[in-house]
Amino acid sequence: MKPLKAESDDALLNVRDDFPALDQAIHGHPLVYLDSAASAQQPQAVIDAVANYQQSDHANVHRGVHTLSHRATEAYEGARDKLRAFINAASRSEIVLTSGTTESINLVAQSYGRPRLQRGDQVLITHLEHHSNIVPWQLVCEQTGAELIVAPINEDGSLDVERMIELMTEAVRIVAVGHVSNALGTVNPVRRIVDAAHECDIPVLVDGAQGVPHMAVDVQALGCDFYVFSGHKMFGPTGTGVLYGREALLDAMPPWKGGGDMILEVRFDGTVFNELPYKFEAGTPNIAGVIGLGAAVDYLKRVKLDRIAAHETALLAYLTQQLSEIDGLRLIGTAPDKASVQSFLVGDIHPHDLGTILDHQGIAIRTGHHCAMPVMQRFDIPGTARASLALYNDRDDVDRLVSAVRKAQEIFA
Ligand code: 7TS
Repeated sequence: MKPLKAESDDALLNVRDDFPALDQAIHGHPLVYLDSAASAQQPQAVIDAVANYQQSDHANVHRGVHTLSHRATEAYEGARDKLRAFINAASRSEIVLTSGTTESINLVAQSYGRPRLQRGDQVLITHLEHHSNIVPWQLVCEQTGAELIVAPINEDGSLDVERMIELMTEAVRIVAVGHVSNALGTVNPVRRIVDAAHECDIPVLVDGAQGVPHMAVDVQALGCDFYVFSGHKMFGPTGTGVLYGREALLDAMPPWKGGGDMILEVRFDGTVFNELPYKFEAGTPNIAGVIGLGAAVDYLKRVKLDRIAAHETALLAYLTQQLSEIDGLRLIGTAPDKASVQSFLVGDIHPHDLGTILDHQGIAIRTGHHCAMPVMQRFDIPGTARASLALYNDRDDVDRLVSAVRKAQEIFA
């Protein structure tokens, strides 16, 4: 990893060379990767950690008396410890390793929600949510007769927090809210939402998939009851993720999946489940991926999340300002508090056509509904073009995007 540039240099980081995938040409142009909200690239340190494990330490965890199994277990459980510290959870029992945000939310919906919810109860989410924080709640509502209710958003893509708090009546049994919107980049006032919900004794799940890659997260300071995220959006491998849950809540929840590792004793007349967090980790886990995720945490710690946040805040301001100077470009999502994402539409060019033209110039963006169809319905649009930033992007990337958009306009003129 290269040294960081001086603070005076617009808080810019200089870490691009740590990410080997960025060093390639696409259709003859150097790659500009602006799709980290979908999946972020991995630093060499993560790739090496996974490769080293596969090459010399691979064995199953928690069961062998032999050396390789010990090594694998140590590295796997070491990653859990790193993740605990990363979000400042009180205990390693509160860190359940999952396949990602989607699995974590389904676990909470089925294990926390399903036994508690009944007809007359409500689950409160927001209009900004990713499908992963909508559909698991719809399913559990169908199973239990509970009702899903939705806090509205404003024209700039910010959450109507006052209205959300009004919706927190006695009927609401859980609140689920994104930390940062993947479609619009809106940062929600999570602490305020948690405080309001707790005044009504309602637990809160925070979908942190787009939070952890961009800002320091302290679950105890946020006060939330559950916080979930994915490894692949924070520079780790796919198929990894975390469910943080307050110990008292996790303790009271039944297992969601049954199988090996989540038990202490199995008899045909009944099974004794393992202690936390293993009660929720049935079967052989993604050992290599989790070890890679531990290396991603080490990497973020070295670069420092407050520097990442400062760098991305400055870069997002530059991106938004440069895009807004393009004639006929409409910004979607202009909330005052945003992180690392800008959605937009250019004249009547379909976002998919724009994305294809940009790809031919080496620029990777995401186009479409971003798995947040209700957000698109709110703005009455089929989808957007979305540029999403990460610590390795810089002003050159933004300049390349802007000139490629102008070129697309010429093509369609
Ligand atoms: N929640 C949010 C806020 C997300 O952005 C995503 C993925 C998920 C949940 C689901 O994460 P997974 O790792 O379990 O799939 N978001 C995106 C995106 O913006 N483009 O592709 C995936």
